[in-house]
Amino acid sequence: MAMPYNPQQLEGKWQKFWNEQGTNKTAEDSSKPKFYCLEQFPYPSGRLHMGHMRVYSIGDVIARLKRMNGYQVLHPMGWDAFGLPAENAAVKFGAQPAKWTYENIDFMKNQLNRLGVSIDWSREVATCSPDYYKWTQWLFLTFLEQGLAYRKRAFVNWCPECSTVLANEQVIDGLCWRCDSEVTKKDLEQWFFKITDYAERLLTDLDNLPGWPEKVRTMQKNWIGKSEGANITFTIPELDNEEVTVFTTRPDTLFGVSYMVLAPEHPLVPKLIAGKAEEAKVLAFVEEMKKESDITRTSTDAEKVGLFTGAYAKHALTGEQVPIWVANYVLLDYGTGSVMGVPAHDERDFAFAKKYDLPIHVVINPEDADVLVEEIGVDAAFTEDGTMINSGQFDGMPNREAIKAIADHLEKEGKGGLTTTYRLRDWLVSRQRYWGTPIPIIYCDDCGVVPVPKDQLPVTLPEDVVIDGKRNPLTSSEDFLHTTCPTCGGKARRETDTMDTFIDSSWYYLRYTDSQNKEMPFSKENADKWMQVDEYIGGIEHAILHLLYSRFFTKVLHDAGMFSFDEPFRSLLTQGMVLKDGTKMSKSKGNVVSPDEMIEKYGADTVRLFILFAAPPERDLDWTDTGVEGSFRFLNRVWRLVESHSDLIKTGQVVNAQDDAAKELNRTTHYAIKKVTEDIGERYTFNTAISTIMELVNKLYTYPETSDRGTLAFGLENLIVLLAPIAPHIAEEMWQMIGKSGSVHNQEWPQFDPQALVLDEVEIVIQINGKVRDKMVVANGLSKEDLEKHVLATEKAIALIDGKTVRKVIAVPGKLVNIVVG
Ligand code: ANZ
Ligand code: ZN
Repeated sequence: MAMPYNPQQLEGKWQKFWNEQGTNKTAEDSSKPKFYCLEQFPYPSGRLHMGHMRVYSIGDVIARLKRMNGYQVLHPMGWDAFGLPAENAAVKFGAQPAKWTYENIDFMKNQLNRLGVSIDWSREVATCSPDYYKWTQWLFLTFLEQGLAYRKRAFVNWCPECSTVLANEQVIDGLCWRCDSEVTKKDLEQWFFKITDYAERLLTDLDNLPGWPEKVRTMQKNWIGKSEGANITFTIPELDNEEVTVFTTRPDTLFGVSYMVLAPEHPLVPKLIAGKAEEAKVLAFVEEMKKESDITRTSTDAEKVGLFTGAYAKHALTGEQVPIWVANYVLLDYGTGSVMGVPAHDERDFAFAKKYDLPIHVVINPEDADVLVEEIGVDAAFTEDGTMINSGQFDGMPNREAIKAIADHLEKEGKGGLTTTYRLRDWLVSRQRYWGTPIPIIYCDDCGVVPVPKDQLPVTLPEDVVIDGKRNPLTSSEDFLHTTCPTCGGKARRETDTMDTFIDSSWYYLRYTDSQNKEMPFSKENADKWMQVDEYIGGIEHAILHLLYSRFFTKVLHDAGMFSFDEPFRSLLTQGMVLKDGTKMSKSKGNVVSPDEMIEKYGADTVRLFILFAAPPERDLDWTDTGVEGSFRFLNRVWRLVESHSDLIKTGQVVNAQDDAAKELNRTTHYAIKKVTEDIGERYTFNTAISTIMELVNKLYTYPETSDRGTLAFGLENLIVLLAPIAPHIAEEMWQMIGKSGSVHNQEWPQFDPQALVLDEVEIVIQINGKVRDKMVVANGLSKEDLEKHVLATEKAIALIDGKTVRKVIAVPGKLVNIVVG
């Protein structure tokens, strides 16, 4: 009696079995090559969504395939478990952040297990556990030892309602993303990591990452924002010749300067306006600007707004008086925080000069005769290249050459020179929040800033605190706050800021290599053994921050001698979104498809198969009910096929493909092995791999009763193996059903036979004097000479030659025979 396909029953059974057998444990075997397959770890928000299902299905197929291909595979998982949502839950439901987080972890881990992903849970990490954050603190101290962590006052985004700093991304149209109150800038003492020290290496080493999508490398490149130009120093006579330096990419336009602009927060501004008529107005403007985020201030559609300070600078070369302005579009922390205005040759400066009626001096003469020098600065700026004019000794020089010539001249005069600037800023790592890794620093009245000695870690986060969403409870937790100074033993207090959670996630992939280590975050040996991550799979939303921070961490720890590689992720796969009806699934749109319901209804194998079949991994995937139904029907079809032949395979027949149908099936089976191996293993086009498996199933269904049984058995057996990485449960069940011992997941991946792929016959083209005249089927594999001989003897060829003299024959085996007659 036929047994129906019952995924609900068999999936649970195999998951339990694999757990008991330790099938998913990392099988260390140094005789095999290693493969580190990693998906970005989730934030334990409550439950997994379809986007998670997608990324973990993709990673699991790769990990399973590599295991079957004879690699020792590391495929771990953990939890990015610190962060604001746990505090929000605490405010909203009175939940305790630790308890809330660990409950979510339990739930989501169960969901992952139900998806059938082959994770080595013995290496699990949760960034909120003291066993983990002890090492995050240890690494913070390592950065400090390396001179890469420092404290400084800085203007940061501050929400007065939430009493915390916000990242730039958390300020939306000038309001706090959480409470909608107006965000201000606050001058605060904060901890920073000196990522700018690594700007150049982070940039150039992008060239060593051919396995990364071009798009991601470009995004990182733009984020680092290297800009080559010059610093030019002007003086301010009325301030006793105090110096002010501008950064420009166009030192060639120096003689065209008609004003200078300082960032409103520039420290010179109060001195410039002191006692002047402009003072009150400028001060009010400065206050207003402090509230606006940099993004708003510099957006291209933002109106350029400025005010004259009443003060003048002396031009670095001509000595002319240059009025000094403040304006919204000049940022304090880019370049030197001040710019020279050249309206004739810069669009932005042109608009500003027109608006405020500032002079426009042309200093570059177009080479192109169509552009008249008289018209520059009338309707628009001239930003192309040309010849220097009105620029003293530099007149007549091509402006590109003048860039260096003027910079060299300035350098000689001690007034500047060539320089490079990066857009990348140092990483502000302190947060005035509770649910994060405590920064291991102690403040002592006598000794100042004292790092907690490494052997006293972890600085434990107290869990019995009251969270009101307004104040970091650490600032009022007596037990936490008061301590003794490690240096002098006197009374001291702890840093109450916690670390940006991006620090936690910048090194978790290293901890997996040695997650039980009690002496160190990881040993050099284990890190060197498993790293780099061979395939890293995750969302494009992490293209900059997480990936850049992880690269930075890896370089710093490499330089500190902790391992020998200096890039963490050899290859990167960024998966597309999961859509429903063409839009992103979201609660507010009511179009969320629940993974649990789908697994409940169809089983995990169907969900995995659909997700992998519906689109290549980088593309967005549209969830359709008909698509899922189709995947479910396909697995049922496979099931019936194997079930109805389960006894055949037990008889152990061998392949004896003599008749045409057997040869054809044998070829299809070998072709499927080749295609699936390459599609999954090299191209990651799981969708085309699955299409190929579907074609094999069709061939097996129509295979004649009378043809060779061994060939059929061989096809069925390989079908199960090829399906195993994609639909692991049904494959395991069918493997057992056909009488095989051991897990299908421990099978060696099949090799295709190139001989079996060769066709017996091929169709070739017959040409007369280079023109196609006919087609002909001939035996495959003939040599040039044999092909020529064979074709010339056929009736077709004789008719085409039509009694003319054959002057030459060009035979290309497998393709054509061209007969030249005349
Ligand atoms: C004079 C000039 C003349 C400029 C000209 C451009 C064209 P990137 O490529 O982005 O580095 N700038 C410098 N510091 C700035 C700051 N803190 N805030 C806003 N703008 C700033 O561009 C560098 C150019 O942006 C600099 O070159 C400066 O304007 C401006 F025909 O100086 B330029
Ligand atoms: Zn002290």
